[in-house]
Amino acid sequence: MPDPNAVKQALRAQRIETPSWGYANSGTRFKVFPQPGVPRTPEEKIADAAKVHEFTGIAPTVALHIPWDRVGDYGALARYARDLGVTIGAINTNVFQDEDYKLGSVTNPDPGIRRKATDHLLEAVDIMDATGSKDLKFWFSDGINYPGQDDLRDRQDRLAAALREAYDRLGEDQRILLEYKLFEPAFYATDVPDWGTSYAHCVELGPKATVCIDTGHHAPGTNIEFIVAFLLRQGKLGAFDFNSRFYADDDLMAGAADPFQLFRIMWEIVRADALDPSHGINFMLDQCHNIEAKIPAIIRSVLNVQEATAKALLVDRGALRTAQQAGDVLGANAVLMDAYNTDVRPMLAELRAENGLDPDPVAAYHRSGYQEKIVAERADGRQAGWGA
Ligand code: AOS
Ligand code: ZN
Ligand code: ZN
Repeated sequence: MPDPNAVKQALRAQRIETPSWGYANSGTRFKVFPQPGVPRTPEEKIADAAKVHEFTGIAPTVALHIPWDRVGDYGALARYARDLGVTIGAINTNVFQDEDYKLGSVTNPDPGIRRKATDHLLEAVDIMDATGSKDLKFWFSDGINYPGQDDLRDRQDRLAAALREAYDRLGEDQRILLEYKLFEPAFYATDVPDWGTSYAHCVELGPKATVCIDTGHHAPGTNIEFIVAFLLRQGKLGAFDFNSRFYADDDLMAGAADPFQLFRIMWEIVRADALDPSHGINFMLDQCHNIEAKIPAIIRSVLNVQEATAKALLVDRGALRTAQQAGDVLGANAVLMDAYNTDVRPMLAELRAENGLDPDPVAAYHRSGYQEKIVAERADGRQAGWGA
């Protein structure tokens, strides 16, 4: 059995990054239900992220999204974050919300529009320089809705050219995280639809380009942990966007829809000894909390990832290997299931207490009075929304 102290040590080192937009108002294309107390500025989003870190102890970085988090002085924003005990994580680019991008951004047939989109990618590197961020995250909504609408191969060439320009602008310790998504908003062909496309572009670019797996961006039934294992073996897994899906890109709380899948993913991470931050994988959340309270939902998500990780760390690796090599199908499966079926909540409560945290972060947040404070302070109707 794994050494309980080693398990705790690994959990102490775990880091999960929360998304600035997860704290803002969001919704579906049908309706955004605004919530009181939601942040009005990037600073307030960072303040909320700092609260999540305060109660969980494992979420010390917050991802920004440009232009939703545009400010005049990014150095000052990074200092503001540091004063609250967090740092700026990945810089997410946005080349999907401009009229110009109707037919694509970096893959648009119009070279002027491609230039504009690529300039935005380069601007994001300037923001990384100013904030100290190491991760440049690309998700391209580019694609086409109808066969024949544009040339599939030309679009790959245009994509490669834009990626190359951004890659060449990166500093020594900066890297690209290239996210893929099966469909939406493009419905016939997306330009980066799957991990293979992302991987191939990252290989072509070089060592500073890695794949970001958003757990909500696959066809139903996709074996995501296989993708994790494959990319880890190739040294090309850079990050996760964790969230849950029931149907498509639902962006629900991580571990809510399929905690077993999250466990299987985290097991591949543990199997590759890739949990520690020194390995370089950025474990981010990418979620929208449309009807549930945002800060408690993000705390819950962080805890769900932590629980899945704790279970993965409990896998008896020796016993698993022995069963696998003996061809003991049921025995090997039982080793994984024993770990998954372990109730790790008492161990995590104990760990938090040892680290000076409340054993129940959600309850502690509710008791803290922070929610009441932000509802009172941010009552002027200027709440930031998804996209604002
Ligand atoms: C879009 O579906 C992707 O998941 C993006 O990673 C992200 O949700 C969006 O760009 C907000 O940053
Ligand atoms: Zn994502
Ligand atoms: Zn998504």
